[in-house]
Amino acid sequence: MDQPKSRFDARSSPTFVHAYPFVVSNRTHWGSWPGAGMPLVLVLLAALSAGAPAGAVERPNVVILLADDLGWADVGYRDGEIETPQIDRLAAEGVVLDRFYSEPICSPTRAALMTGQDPMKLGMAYDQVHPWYNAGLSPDAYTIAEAFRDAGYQTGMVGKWHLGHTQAHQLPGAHGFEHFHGHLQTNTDYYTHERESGHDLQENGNPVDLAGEYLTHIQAREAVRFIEDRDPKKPFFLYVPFTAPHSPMQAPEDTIAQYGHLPKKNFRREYAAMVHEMDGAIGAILGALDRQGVADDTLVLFFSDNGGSNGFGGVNTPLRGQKGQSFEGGIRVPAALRFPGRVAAGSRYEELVSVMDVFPTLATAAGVPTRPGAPMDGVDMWPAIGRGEKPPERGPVFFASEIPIPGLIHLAVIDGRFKLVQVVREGQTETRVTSLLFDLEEDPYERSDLAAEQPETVARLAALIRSWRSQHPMAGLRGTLVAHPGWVAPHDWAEAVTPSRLLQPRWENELPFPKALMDATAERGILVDEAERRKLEQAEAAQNALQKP
Ligand SMILES: [Ca+2]
Repeated sequence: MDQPKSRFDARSSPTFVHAYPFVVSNRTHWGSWPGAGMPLVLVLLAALSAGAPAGAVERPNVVILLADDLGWADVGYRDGEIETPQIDRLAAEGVVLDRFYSEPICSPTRAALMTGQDPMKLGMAYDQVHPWYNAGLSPDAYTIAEAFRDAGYQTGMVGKWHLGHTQAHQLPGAHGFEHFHGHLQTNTDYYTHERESGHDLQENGNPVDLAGEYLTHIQAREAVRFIEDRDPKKPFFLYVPFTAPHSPMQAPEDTIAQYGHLPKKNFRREYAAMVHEMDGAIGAILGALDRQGVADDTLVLFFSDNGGSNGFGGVNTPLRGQKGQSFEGGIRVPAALRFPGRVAAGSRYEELVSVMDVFPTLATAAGVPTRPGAPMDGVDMWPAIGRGEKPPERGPVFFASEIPIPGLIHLAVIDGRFKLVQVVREGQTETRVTSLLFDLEEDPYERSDLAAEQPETVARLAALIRSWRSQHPMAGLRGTLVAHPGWVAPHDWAEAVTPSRLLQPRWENELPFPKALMDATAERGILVDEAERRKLEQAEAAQNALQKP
């Protein structure tokens, strides 16, 4: 397999500020979204006249469009209150992935999407990466962007990262993206582009000042720019994680006015306007693919990173629950995949697909090799989705969230038709666990709790959850609401990143603690790091051997 060497090794680069070799930056000539308002007939003509020259692109392009907190009911193709003609177009021209599961919150979904791994193992299952955290993707993580880059793709990302922001090796440039335009935090203000009053908009490590311009518009323009200014001789991989419709609840006034008929409560009008703007941005990106004549050579995957948040306008009916919960409304999300000629237009795929499956599935769909031995928990669903074969055997799929209330943990496992939801309430002196059992085949909306009728199934699935949770690294993320005392935010998030040259690449914990402490922690049933424990056991055995007379 042809694997051209990448133009640069981002990980070994000292500063992660890269030149973008195939883009000429010139913002001033951009008007509003190119293509967004273009009449369909013009788009079609442009597509015909541009028609991909034979053999120009042998491997398909890939575009991943990720919504943030979009509700199950809030897409037009599901007859929601909000019209989403562009998302509907993807659904009509592709396959609706009807049982697509994300994680219940932002960062875990992104970690799973990037690595194909279970976020529990990465220590990023319970909580998001808050501004005051020092955590992020490990330098050892192998990402979908690296796989595509190593196969000769141009890789770009526009939008919200949310997988670490303090050390250079946590950033998109270190994880396979040759180009990054976006923000590192969540909840970044749509107009000032600030989080914790620190400026949070950058291009490849350099702050970008576009204050006053609506973030979703910027993301549309930058994604289109990436597509139009690319080297047409190479395929591209573009990841566009929109900030919308996540809070803060901000949108252009005239767009909000279009939704005056919706309830004022729970920011429903603002939310609708934010979805509207995101849909327009998706239209701009699809329009760019059309005008470039590459729509037929491009796989487009759209989904939401978790369910809608009811307090911030999202509606997930008829699914139960919302963002942050392990009920279906928190994890089963709108999703559609368009790949002309490979998946039937207007079709529906009804087996379970996890966000962990995206990496192996898209790699197969595009014919991109993945590194042998890459530790993936997702399964390759392409034979099933793209070729109509039987879906692969898969083990149980797990979910967790400690958002929004630290110490209130939502857990779930889906094993075949059964799903166990556990709600754990950690108190000062006691922990209470509520278990609910559902038969998703009979009861997809989780209305009848079967836990009392089937205690053996509850016990079996609870044991699976226990064992799954024990994979969480000892110092993995746990829920917090605010920064620890004494933490202060930087003026500019792009400038506050520690460059790799200031870090020790082979650093290890210097102060091991006794095995008894590790065992006592394990007694709590969580936060056990098996690798660390084995290391300590070996160290103790060696120490004991030395002390023998
Ligand atoms: Ca989210």
